[in-house]
Amino acid sequence: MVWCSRVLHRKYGNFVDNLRVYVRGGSGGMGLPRLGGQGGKGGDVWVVAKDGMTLKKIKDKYPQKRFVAGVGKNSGIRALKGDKGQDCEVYAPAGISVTTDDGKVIGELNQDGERVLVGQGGCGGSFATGFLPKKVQARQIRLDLKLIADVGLVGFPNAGKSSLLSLLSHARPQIASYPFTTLRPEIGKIMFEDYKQISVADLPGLIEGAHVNRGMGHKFLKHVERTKQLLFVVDVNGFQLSYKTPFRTAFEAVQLLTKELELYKEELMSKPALLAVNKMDLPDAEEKLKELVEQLQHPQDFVHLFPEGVVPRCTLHFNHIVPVSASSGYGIQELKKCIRNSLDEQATSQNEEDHREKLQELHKMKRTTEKSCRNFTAQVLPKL
Ligand SMILES: Nc1nc2c(ncn2[C@@H]2O[C@H](COP(=O)(O)OP(=O)(O)O)[C@@H](O)[C@H]2O)c(=O)[nH]1
Ligand SMILES: [Mg+2]
Repeated sequence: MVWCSRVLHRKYGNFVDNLRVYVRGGSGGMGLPRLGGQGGKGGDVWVVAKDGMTLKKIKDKYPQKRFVAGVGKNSGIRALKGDKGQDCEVYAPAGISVTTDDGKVIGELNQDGERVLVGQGGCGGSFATGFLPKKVQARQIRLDLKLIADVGLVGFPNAGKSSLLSLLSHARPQIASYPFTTLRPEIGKIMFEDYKQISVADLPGLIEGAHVNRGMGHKFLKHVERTKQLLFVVDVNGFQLSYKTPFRTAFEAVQLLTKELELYKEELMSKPALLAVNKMDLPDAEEKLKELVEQLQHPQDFVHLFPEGVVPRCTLHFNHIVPVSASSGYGIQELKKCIRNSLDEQATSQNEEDHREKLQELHKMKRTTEKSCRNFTAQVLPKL
């Protein structure tokens, strides 16, 4: 009963884990030859780590993705030394690396308040430069969120995340039948025949209320941000965390997990996701799986059964839903294949987006050059 469904093809690239931006230091001011004055230095462009920022926020706020610092003042009779141009600060999340377009590392931001100089302003004109300002630093740079793994396992305690990771990879995570066995992310590597490796992180246990920092709440959710894709793991039979908490079906588990992510950061909802329905070796699993898939395909027909606070605002669509059993090994090869396909598709779509962006830049450059040529032909040539 090999069974794998592709419910809906998700559009990739909504969650922003890297961003390419143009930065240019400000031009320096002119020196004043008559009195030997010096023009002000152009402002610098900095990337500064700030709590609460995300790369998506930068992208949304500055769709042009251009950051240019202020121009240095010319030197004049009243101020022989011109004022420095204003610096430009690009606020970004902590935990990113800043590189040039060809991958050279400019710096890293690990804590709130840290800063990296990315675009130096030009020096003002002085006697040494014939009173003309010096060239500014202008370039494309990349901001990359540092990832802990390609795939992050997301599931309530006892869903079988640690067991699955052991099967998928060579990691030997702790396995136990009580909650909170996983205290720190355990990283495993899935090896493929063509030597490609995919890293999978088993993240510390998530419980209801993680978004308000219950259990390992925010620590857990912070890790989720730092994976390319999410692999949800649910027990096909549902679960009950303790006798004090209600029983949840597999569908409810998916809804609750989604809700936790959404409440923490809605942006996480646009991360590509897969669903592994575990413990398919147990009795009645087939029927329960059918029911779950039906519910996931038409969630609007079922969500009215839940209290309002439990229903996520957006439904998460899974690239693949794969039934597995970490006990018998059933479905594990299929799951590996799906993880690989999903990541490959994401990479392709990212490359295409980069390519499109670069083409747009080239077209823009071409248009600017053509315009300059036309101006030259129309205005300068006739005077020669
Ligand atoms: N029957 C059955 N039990 C499983 C399966 N996967 C995990 N378990 C058991 O479920 C319990 C919790 O598994 P674990 O991997 O620690 O879950 P985690 O808390 O999500 O990491 C353990 O007792 C496992 O042996 C499965 O596919 N079938
Ligand atoms: Mg575990």
